[in-house]
Order: sequence, then C-alpha cells, then structure tokens
Amino acid sequence: MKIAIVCYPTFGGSGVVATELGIELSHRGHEVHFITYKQPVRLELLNPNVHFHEVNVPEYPLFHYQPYELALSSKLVDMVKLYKIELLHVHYAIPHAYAGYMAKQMLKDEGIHIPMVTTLHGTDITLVGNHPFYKTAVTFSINKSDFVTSVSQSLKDDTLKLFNIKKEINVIPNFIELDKHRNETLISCQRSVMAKPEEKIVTHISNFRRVKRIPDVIKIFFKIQEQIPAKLMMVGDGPEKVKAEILCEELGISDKVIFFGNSNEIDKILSYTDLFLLPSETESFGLAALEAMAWSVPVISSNSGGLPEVNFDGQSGYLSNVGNIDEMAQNALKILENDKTLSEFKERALSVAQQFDIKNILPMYEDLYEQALTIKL
Ligand code: GMT
Repeated sequence: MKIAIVCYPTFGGSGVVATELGIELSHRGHEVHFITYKQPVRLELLNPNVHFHEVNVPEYPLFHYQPYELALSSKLVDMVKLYKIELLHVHYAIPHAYAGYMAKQMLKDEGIHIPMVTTLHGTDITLVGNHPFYKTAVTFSINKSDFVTSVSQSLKDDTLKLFNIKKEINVIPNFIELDKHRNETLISCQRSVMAKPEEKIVTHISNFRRVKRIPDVIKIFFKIQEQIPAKLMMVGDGPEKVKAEILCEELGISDKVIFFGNSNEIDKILSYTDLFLLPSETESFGLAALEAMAWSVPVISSNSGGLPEVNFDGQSGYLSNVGNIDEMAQNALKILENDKTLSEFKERALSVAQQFDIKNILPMYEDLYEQALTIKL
C-alpha cells in the first residue's frame, strides 16, 4: 500500500507515534511518504520504502500568520498525484485533518478519490481543539475523515463528550517496539555519569508544558531524596523548564537533579532508571510512561485521562489523584526502598508494556487501511 503520513515532526508524542508507525509499515512492505515541515526526529531515511517530502511555507511580509494548512494541502495533492499514494493518514487533528480534507476535495475535482484516516492524540481534543476558536473546524474535519482513531478509550470518551461527532471512533492504543529495547547496546553510556551506585535514579521526560505539572515532579522527588539516596533526571525542554531549575535551587536539591534538555539518548537514560514520574494534569495516553515500562521501569503517575489504560495500579506502578504529591512520594518510596519490591515492579512493568508491542498494535492500523481502501468515496 502507498501511504502518506502527516504529523508534527518534533519531539512530541504524536510525531513519535506517527514516525514509528510509518517505519514499521515500511518494514512490512508498504511504501510510506512522510509529508511534514521538517524531517521527523526518529525517521530513518536509508530505507527504500520510506520517503520524506518537506512542506515549505514561504514567508511573506503581508502574512501575519504563515498559511501552513494551505502549503500542506497543496503538497499533499502534488505528492498523491506524483507517487500515486492510495491513503492519507493524518496525526493530530489540528490542522492536519482540515488540510487533509482540503487535499481530498482538490483531488476529487480531478477524479482522484483517496481515503483519509485521522488519529486523535490528546491535546488536539482536550486542550487546543476544544477552544471555541477552533471547535467548528475541528468538528467538521473529524466528521469528514473516512476513519477516525483515538489512542485511548479515555480520549474517545472525551472526544464524544466535547464535540458533536457522527463518526465511529476506533481505539488503537499507542505502541512500543520491544525488540528494539532488547537489542539496544548501551556500552557508550555509564550509569556513573548520572548517579553513585547507592543512589536510585528517578526520571521524568516531557515537553515541560504546564499540563505535565513539572513542579509536582520536583516536589515528589524532594520527598524521595529526603528518605533515600537518589538522583532526578529531567529530560526535555519547554516553557516550565526554567521555573523547574529555580524550584530545585530553592529546595536546595540542584546537585541532585540533572536537566538534559531534549535528548537523543532517552533509551540510555531509561535503561538505568529505577522509577519514572508522570504526574500530569491530563494525558490521553502517556507514551513516555510506556517507553519507560518497556525498559522495565515502574511508573508513578496521576490517574487522569488514559493513564490508567497504560499504567496498571499496583502492577506496573501506582496511580494517584492529580496533585496528590504526598501519596505519589509514599508510593515511590514503597517501590524504591526495598530491592525485592523494586525488581518485582520492574518485571511487571515490562510485562504490561509487552501488551503494547507494535506487533500486536500495527495490524489494527493495517485492518483499518484495508477497510478504508474498499469504501466507496
Ligand atoms: O501534549 C503532548 O504532550 C504532546 C502530544 C503530542 O501530540 O505530541 O501528546 C499527546 O499524544 C501522545 C501520543 O499519542 C500521548 O501519549 C500523550 O499522552 C498526549 N498528551 C496529552 O494528552 C497531554
């Protein structure tokens, strides 16, 4: 099958999911065309089934806002015609479903019918898409998609609650490539760079936006390090990072916290991590938690959104109400203080992650694509 994938190519979870999906589809013989404004971070281009087409948005002084949707829909039309692409898969509704619909209409005018699958990821529904300034167009473009998927049941429920959706929403959870984790060689990374042998390693990875509740991460860690020797790895970058550094200084724990910024060495960091913290305000899925679990890392998270669908309470970690820092710290210590308990949690975290192995999830997308190709447009 010839598939075009549209996504945000940056460090966000939706771009990671779209890229990993495209790569795996290419390994299974599909021809995959990434149509994005930059090369996706995890994309491997030395693969004959993977193509990358850059969406350029030329600047012009008249434009206060650059017309990205226009450039994207134009590029989609041109690439569909040039490569005889059979299906569009757009990730993140805003504005990709809208641009995809425009491309479909332009192609229809030329007698080319192409189905579009839209995957909803989270903030395109819960934070941004729901804004009154976007809602009309987001509702329209979801309803105009031929197939709609959401990454969790919780996101599906939110979508149906917040928008007037007439389409069936198929839940296809995010996934992880477990083989990659097993085969990874870690020789170049030394645990000693991060912590002393007696110190437990606690990690948080995100885009440091308010929704991640970064101050909670620091405060939970503060309570952990009061009881046991520990270090905190803060991986990622975003608006809350400077405030987080200041909070560490105020709490007198700067020497116990390493801020990595955006890192390409996430796997190495996770391979030495003992506990992952994700106390988010909301999280449609929590891909970062799953990535940690794939490295046998238990997770302390909030119980909001789709997190209970990924992090199983008492098995792969613990869940608490948003903002309940005391309980999260107590649960963290319950896991970390005893080596036997820690190793049991590590084992179970991996076994929960195995349920989300790409091998189990990818056929769900392939089935949907097959159905999409057979519908009358
Ligand atoms: O909001 C973000 O953190 C980024 C966003 C994205 O689109 O990159 O993440 C959302 O999609 C991820 C991949 O499906 C999910 O794992 C995240 O839970 C979700 N974020 C939120 O719902 C806050």
